[in-house]
Amino acid sequence: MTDQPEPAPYPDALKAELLEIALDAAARAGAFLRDGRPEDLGVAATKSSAVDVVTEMDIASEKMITGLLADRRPDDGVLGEEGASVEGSSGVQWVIDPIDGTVNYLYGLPSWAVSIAARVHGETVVGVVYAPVRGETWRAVLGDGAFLNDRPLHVRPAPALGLALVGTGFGYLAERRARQAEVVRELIPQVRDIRRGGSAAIDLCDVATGRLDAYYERGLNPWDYAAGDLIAREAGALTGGRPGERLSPDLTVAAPSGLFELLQGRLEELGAWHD
Ligand code: LIP
Repeated sequence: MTDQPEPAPYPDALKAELLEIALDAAARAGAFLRDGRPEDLGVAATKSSAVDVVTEMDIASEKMITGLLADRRPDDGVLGEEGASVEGSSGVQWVIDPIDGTVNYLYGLPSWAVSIAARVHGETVVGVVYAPVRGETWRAVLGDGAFLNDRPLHVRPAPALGLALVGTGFGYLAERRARQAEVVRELIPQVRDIRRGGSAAIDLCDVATGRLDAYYERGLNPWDYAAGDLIAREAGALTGGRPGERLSPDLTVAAPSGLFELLQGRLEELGAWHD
C-alpha cells in the first residue's frame, strides 16, 4: 500500500491560476504540434541511445511553453525534458514534457501528448495532459477530481489480476528493454493482456479513464509522469513505485486499490524495478 499524499490546503485562486495557465500552454503547444508537423519530420538529435530521439518540434514546443510560463509567472521554477531548467523563487515548479510519445509523433502515430504539471513546494497541485490528435484533454487539481474534457473520471473497479488489462512501456537502452521483456514475459500469462501505447502520460490517463486496469513502467522521468500521476490519483487510482515508495525512475505503478497491491507485489517479485 502506498501512502497517498493528503491534499494540502492551497488557495483556490492559486489552483485556478495554475490550471488556467497549464491548459492554455498545453492547448497552444498541442495545436502547434498537430497543425505544424512537417511532412518530412526527422530526428534533430539523440540522447541516451540512437532510438532516444528529439525532433525540432520537441524543442520548439518546450520553448513555446516555457516562454508562456515566463510571461505569466516569471518567478516560477521550470523542469523540462528538453533541457529547460529554472530554479525559481515562488515555490511553484512547472514540470513539462513538450511531447510525451516522441517516437509516436515522429512516425505520425496519434498517441502523443503535451504533459504539464505544476508543483507547489514539491507537491503536484495541477496536472494537464493534452492529446491533440485524439481531441482529448485530461486535467486534475489536487483534491478536486480528474476530468477528460468535461467528463468527471473514475477508475474501473479493480478486477482480479488475471482479468486485468495492463499497460506498460519499454526504455531506450537495448539492455533495459531485454530485461523489461523478461518481466513482461512472466507477467503476460497472469493478466488479461498487455498494451504498449508509447506515452506514459496517456497511459496514466487511460487508467484514470478506465481504458486500462493498470499501468506500470520502469525508467520514466518526472516529466513523463508528473501530470498523469495526479490525474490518475484524482480519478481514484493508487500510484507508487516499489512497495511503500512514491513513483520514481525505478518504477511507476498505477491501478485501483485491490489490483494495485497485487500488481505491485508481483512486480516486486519479478524485480521489475531493476535492470
Ligand atoms: C516516453 C514515455 C513512454 C516510454 C518511452 C518514452 P518520451 O517518453 O512516455 O512511456 O515507454 O520509452 O520514455 O521520450 O516520448 O517523452
